[in-house]
Amino acid sequence: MSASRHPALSATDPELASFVAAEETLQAETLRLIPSENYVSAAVLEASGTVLQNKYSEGYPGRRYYEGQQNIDRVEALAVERAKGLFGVEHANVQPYSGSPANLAVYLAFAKPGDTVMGMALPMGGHLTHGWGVSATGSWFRGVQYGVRPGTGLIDYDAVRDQALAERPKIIFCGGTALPRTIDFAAFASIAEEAGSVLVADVAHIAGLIAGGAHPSPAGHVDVISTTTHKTLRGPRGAMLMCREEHAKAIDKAVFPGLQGGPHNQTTAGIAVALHEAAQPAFVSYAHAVVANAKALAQALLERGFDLVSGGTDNHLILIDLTGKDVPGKVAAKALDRAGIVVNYNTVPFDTRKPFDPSGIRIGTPSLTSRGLSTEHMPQVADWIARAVDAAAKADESALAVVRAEVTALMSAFPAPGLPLS
Ligand code: DSN
Repeated sequence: MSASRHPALSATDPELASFVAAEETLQAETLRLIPSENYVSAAVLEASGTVLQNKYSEGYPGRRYYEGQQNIDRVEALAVERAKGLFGVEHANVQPYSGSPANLAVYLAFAKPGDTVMGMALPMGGHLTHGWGVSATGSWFRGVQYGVRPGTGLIDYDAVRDQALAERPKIIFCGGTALPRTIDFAAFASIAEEAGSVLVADVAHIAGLIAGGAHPSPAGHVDVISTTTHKTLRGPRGAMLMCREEHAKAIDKAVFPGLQGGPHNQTTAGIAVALHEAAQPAFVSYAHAVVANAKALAQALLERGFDLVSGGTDNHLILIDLTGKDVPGKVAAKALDRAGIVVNYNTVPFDTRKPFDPSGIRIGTPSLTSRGLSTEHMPQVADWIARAVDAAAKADESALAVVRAEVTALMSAFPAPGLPLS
């Protein structure tokens, strides 16, 4: 990091500054394929690092427990209005610190400890906070889980309905962290209505695709929309809860004072900027390009003999099942990392291996699309993945080094938003 980019930090704490500089270089040089990550714009980065950080603002605009909120109220109200406009919802709360606290607030608003809640099983593509055992949501509530069909890797909506009618959960979560296919919010809504359940769409992964019209919206189908703001939506690390007016009080009360203290105003400002950016025509193009790139990458991987859960993708995410490749997910992920391709190892549905050493890797296209890579580059990306996985099987470190040099060369031609030009 050059002293002119962060002069005060470099002067005060050169050790920490050197870590930031190294991370900037890493993010610039590597091909980042983790589907839940992205690059925020320079404007989002600036807003997230402002003096708004200095202010305590417990409460909501116009109803605070601290004075001096003249400007903070305007920031938060702007973020709320932009969220409502972008997602077509009646109410938005932009204060949750991140996705897990946002989902906890939903439990606090609609359920009591011991109540039955239903979500997709974590190894099937769900999220910890959808009632999975090791999460507080699976300890304090009775979590029941649905999955995908063996063979197709698709949600079996008839099975979900049967389970919901048998269990009558207080809350049903749809959405997850490793779902490569379109979520049928209308089908979930009809199941939740029959079962008498509150329906929550956790769209953390696909919020940007929804905002850009590249995935159907849950608005009008579900009771609550929960989302983080830093994945496809390309904002700072934070979260939002959106709902109809009838649930507004319960949601707001659950976030504050139920779970949190003062909101992180600098993050709220970053969210407001990201929502503004996501409302521009360029973001519509971005969201569709993310999906086009993922489809092209999936096709190129299939052509190179990879087995993809559900056979491909409808969104930003691809789940590769390496069972037939003799390279477990963790070994492949670490080899790819050495080759300059950053992914995460992941369970695949019906995985016979353990979560910390599973059979799959999870990849996605939000970050590379933010850098301007397009469908014409996806065969090259698939080729690198194939060569790196092959090199991992043969423990061929020199082959990984060759891929890394090629990756660095291509990425240097596609500067990342928010990062210094090298
Ligand atoms: N950690 C997020 C992801 O990578 O999908 C979910 O919380």
